Amino acid sequence: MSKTIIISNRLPLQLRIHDNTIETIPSVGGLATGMRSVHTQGDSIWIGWSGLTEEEFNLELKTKVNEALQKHQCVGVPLTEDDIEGFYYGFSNNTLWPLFHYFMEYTEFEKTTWETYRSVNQKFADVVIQNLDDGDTVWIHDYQLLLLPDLIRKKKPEVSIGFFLHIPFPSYEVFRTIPCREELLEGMLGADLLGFHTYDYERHFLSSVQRVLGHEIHFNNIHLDNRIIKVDSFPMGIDYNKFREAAEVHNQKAKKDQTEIQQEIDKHLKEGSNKAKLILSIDRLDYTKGIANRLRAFEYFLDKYPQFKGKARLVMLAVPSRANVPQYQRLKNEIDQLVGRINGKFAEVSWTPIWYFYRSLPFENLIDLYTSSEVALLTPIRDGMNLVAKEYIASRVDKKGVLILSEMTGASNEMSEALIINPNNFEEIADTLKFALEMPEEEQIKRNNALQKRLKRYNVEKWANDFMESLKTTKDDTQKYTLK
Ligand code: GDG
Repeated sequence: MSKTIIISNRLPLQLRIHDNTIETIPSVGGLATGMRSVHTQGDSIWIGWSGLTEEEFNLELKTKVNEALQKHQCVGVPLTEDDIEGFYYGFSNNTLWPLFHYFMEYTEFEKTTWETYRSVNQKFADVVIQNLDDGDTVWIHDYQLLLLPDLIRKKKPEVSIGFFLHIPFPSYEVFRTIPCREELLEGMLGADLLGFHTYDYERHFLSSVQRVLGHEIHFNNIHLDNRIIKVDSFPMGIDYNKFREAAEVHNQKAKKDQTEIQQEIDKHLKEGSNKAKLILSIDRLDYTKGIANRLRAFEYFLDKYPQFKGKARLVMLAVPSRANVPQYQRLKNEIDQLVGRINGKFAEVSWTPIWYFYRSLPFENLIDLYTSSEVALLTPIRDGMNLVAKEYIASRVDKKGVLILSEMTGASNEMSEALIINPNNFEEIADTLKFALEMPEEEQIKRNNALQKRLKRYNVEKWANDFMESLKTTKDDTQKYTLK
């Protein structure tokens, strides 16, 4: 029976080793969260890095890890510390991530990390080939594996390959600056179908293919000598029912069963004489997410509208990410200082303006935050999609809550009933925050009704099915074209 092979840099679980026993924990992050529901439903295997380097294994442990992975239909790609340094921290996160998010000043190009990126993509290809049977479909994810489609195609020319990019594809003028631009595009063109979150990313990609490689483009098809490659946009949805159900359970919970975070939230709400409304912000700690700007905009808001002192509080969850990369360490320091300074400037005995968590929270606590916050303030400078925006709206069973969302996110294209802002415009953010905090309930409900309908219809399952369906028709078309 044919199967689907999902491939991403990291497997959707983390391994913890205690006294030679292995514990598996589901990973946090857009891709893992989104694809998990797809992986657990169908006949599929997931290939990726386990999170442990070869240096951390002995033979006995390796067997146990492989068994633990197998239980989750996962297969590990063996990577060394040097691989991770050059491939993950180096080329993926010091070159491609900043470049594709338009942070050109952070983009470094080093020949050695590029070489490691190539050799690690080859290691992924080797594991895929070992696990590939005739008739299988391959779905590759994200910027760490841009060369993989072509590496697989070279060994298995007939296989059906889909590739999805979870981050923006930058405009040609930005993309052209990278020295290995031809090889990256040729690597991607090993796929039969290339998917992006938005039409803009798709357009940027096609224009780079045309201008860098000179290929013929017909609408959204790339014509090679022996193949047609389809390029399309598939805005990723969320597991809508999971968030609904969790929010419903949360709302029904008796007081005595409340989680610690919910008790804290309640305690803080009752602090002093006033009930502070909660403004929620959740992201991985990443410079693309605009966290420092958000803090400065919140400070500006409190300066401009002092009537909200004691009446509104920013609840900020920053999930640790890529902590070995210097830019992320600097950003962490900047955020720590900003939170300290703003809290020091405005705090009153019974009210602290910012409530800051630097850690990952369990899923139930995330739901506590989504359902308890009157406003969500998400201000990325660039973001491929932004699933948090969708999850916040889906969790609002009461249909209340106001979403303020940056126009630089892929999600803003589909969420026009949210309050859309430019993350660099503090004036606009401050005014929008005031508007959101004062928005009448009927208007909140009206906006969220429309948003929820769309999220329910275009959920993650539909996203994955649409992609797979399109991959199948692309392959059929390619075969017809080859027969001519
Ligand atoms: C990349 C692209 C694109 C966050 N904190 C906790 C937690 N989360 C979960 C959220 C959400 C996911 O992590 C974050 O997804 P995002 O989409 O917001 O962001 P990235 O991680 O940057 O993802 C992004 C995405 O891929 C998908 O294509 O949207 O643009 O950058 O699902 O719920 N989950 C738990 N605890 C936390 O503390 N349990």
